[in-house]
Amino acid sequence: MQNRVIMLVDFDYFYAQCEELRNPAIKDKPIVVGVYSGRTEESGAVSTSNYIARKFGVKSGMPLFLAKRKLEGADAVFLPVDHQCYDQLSERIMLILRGYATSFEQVSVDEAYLDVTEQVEGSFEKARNYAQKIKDDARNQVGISFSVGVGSNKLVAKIACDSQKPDGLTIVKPEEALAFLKPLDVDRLLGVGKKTSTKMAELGIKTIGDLAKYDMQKLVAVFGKTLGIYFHNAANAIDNEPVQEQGEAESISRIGTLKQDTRDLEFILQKTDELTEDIFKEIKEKKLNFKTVSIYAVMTDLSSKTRSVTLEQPAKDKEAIKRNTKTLFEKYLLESTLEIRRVGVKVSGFIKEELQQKRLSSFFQSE
Ligand code: TTP
Ligand code: CA
Repeated sequence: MQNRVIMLVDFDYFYAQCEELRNPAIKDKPIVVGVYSGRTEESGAVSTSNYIARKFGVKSGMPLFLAKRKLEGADAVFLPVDHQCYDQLSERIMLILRGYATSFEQVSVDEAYLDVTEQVEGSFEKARNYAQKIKDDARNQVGISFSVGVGSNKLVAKIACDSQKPDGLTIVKPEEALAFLKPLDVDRLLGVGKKTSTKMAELGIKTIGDLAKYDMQKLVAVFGKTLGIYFHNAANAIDNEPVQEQGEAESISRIGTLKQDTRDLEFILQKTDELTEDIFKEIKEKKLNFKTVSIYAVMTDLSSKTRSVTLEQPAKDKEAIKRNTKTLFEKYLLESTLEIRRVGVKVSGFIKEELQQKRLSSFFQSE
């Protein structure tokens, strides 16, 4: 199999960078964004700070009064978190990033994995230019900078990204991965917290390199089968986790109010066709196949009914939604005598196209 090219994008000092963007006048000052608990003027904790403030020793999670003390006389700016603002900027950048990848996985408000294997034809040389292009695009369109790590799997991409911030671009080629991980402390691996690293230290394991050459059976004996094998693989830069959309919607639906109460099929279908256009946009963008189409009707007495049909084959076209919506409403109108006030369309039972193919290919590999 061709090696994968995976990117991890992590926005730089994100909340504080958003604040700089909306008020460039504060850009050259230390900026601290915090959650104010409200008990006293100073009680609360630091969410994040820009890199200027970090030079004074300010860290995420630190009590605000301590950050204030560290920044005394530094003309620092303290701001309360504004999630609405950060979420909006995040969404805009994520939308741009999504367009650059075959599969995309947002892991938090400021982090996402991109599988760009196809786009760069499996080449890590091309990946550098490609990553730079994405960085430039986000900076031009939104004005936010981020760091990128590139590796042959999510694990390497993540650690690569962490190694150079802000505005970093770190490429770790497959043949460099082991040497890259070797000197790093074990707690750089996902799932190795304080307790685990203490236990590993007792076994004489301090670095990822130590862990990589430690006997796997012994790891299994100490940490159990699942974790033992995971630690062994991770330290050896082995990670086959696919880049995959998380929390995929289980259904996509739209509801609208009719211009007038009616039992006229054509009139109803005008509205549901509008709703379908909207639904179709979303399933096309997310590359989804659906197996179920449902309708929803709210009558003039405000009672509501739903009707569904499950297709024999997964479909992905607009016509399948329209056709089934029509059939469902035709049948429904025969059952009820009330006029309809609101209508809705829903598709569900999703199967992701790429995923179908991927599952198939990994099935063949394991044979
Ligand atoms: P991070 O990516 O950990 O940090 P960052 O983006 O501020 O800085 P950088 O990546 O350049 O090191 O977290 C992303 C956002 O999550 C951060 O901007 C604020 C929020 N956050 C908290 O609210 N509390 C915390 O303890 C941490 C670590 C982050
Ligand atoms: Ca970040």
